[in-house]
Amino acid sequence: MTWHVLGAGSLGSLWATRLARAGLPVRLILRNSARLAAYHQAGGLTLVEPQQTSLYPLSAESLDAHTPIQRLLVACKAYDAEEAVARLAPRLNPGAELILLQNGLGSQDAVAARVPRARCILASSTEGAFRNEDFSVTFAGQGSTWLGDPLPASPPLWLEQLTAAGIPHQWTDEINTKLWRKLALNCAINPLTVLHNCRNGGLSQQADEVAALCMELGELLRSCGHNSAANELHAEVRRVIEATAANYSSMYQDVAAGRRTEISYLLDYACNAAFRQQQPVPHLQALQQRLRTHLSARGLPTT
Ligand code: NAD
Ligand code: KPL
Repeated sequence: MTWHVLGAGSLGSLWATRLARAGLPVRLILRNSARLAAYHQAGGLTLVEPQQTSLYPLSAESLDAHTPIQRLLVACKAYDAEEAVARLAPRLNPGAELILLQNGLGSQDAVAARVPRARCILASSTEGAFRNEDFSVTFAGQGSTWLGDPLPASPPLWLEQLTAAGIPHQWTDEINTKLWRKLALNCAINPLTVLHNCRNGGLSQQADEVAALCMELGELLRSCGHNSAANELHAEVRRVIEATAANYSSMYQDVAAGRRTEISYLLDYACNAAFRQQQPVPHLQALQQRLRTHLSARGLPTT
């Protein structure tokens, strides 16, 4: 069974190269024929790891190819996922499976609505990768990926293939809770690193702001029915700030590189959920406003 991988960016390349290395059939789906030509010019995907750098000449096609798809790893940014999957919907076999790697919340529901007959498996990953140049990715941080189906269903058999490929993962029956927890961590850390222009560790100087956000996020998680995601949230945020003190958050890196952020699927999603629950979140709302002002002053999209 071929693993079609939509999006040959950081995380897509990290998955595609490891699956291919394990001898599994992988096929990349690139945006258009120009990207496909550039990919062939590069000769494949390069994975840079601490001990080795290897080139993987994986097969590839563009978004408007016609081959049927049974298993699709969706590895584009949250704001691109729905549109890209909609383009592929006519090519999905009955009973096709999608694995959605997007951070935050909101894009998964939008994708699932476009492919009502497919099974959507959601992922929440703490692995780290970044692109050095086109079609070359550096594996920057060990981590793991939670996978789960928001509908009651048993784990897919292909989890064994992830094990064979050395992709650390765990199955969970509570994937939405895992995604909410990660969203809360990202909301408490990422925007502040942008606004204070600092590495994650710099937030130890902003302890009151972090504490106030964690308090509101914890309440929000509880009111949305994700009690376990609220447990010890502030303590975990402090741990992550300490453990990743030398790192720049993903949002910081996006802003520094002049790239669009995933704010709509993180802070905006949290603020909208609070509005629906009629829960006051003054600190989150102020943060959302400050971040929008900051992005717009730099000519970046505010959604
Ligand atoms: P990325 O920008 O490096 O890669 C996305 C790729 O998707 C790009 O190559 C882009 O050209 C491609 N793409 C976009 N629209 C497309 C389309 N219509 N057709 C084909 N390709 C298309 O992004 P990333 O860092 O790999 O992040 C992907 C998702 O994974 C994000 O939601 C991110 O938050 C999440 N994530 C990333 C990391 C990481 O370390 N990079 C870690 C955890 C979670
Ligand atoms: O996930 C992260 C990110 O930078 O996106 C961490 C390291 C947890 C900071 O929020």
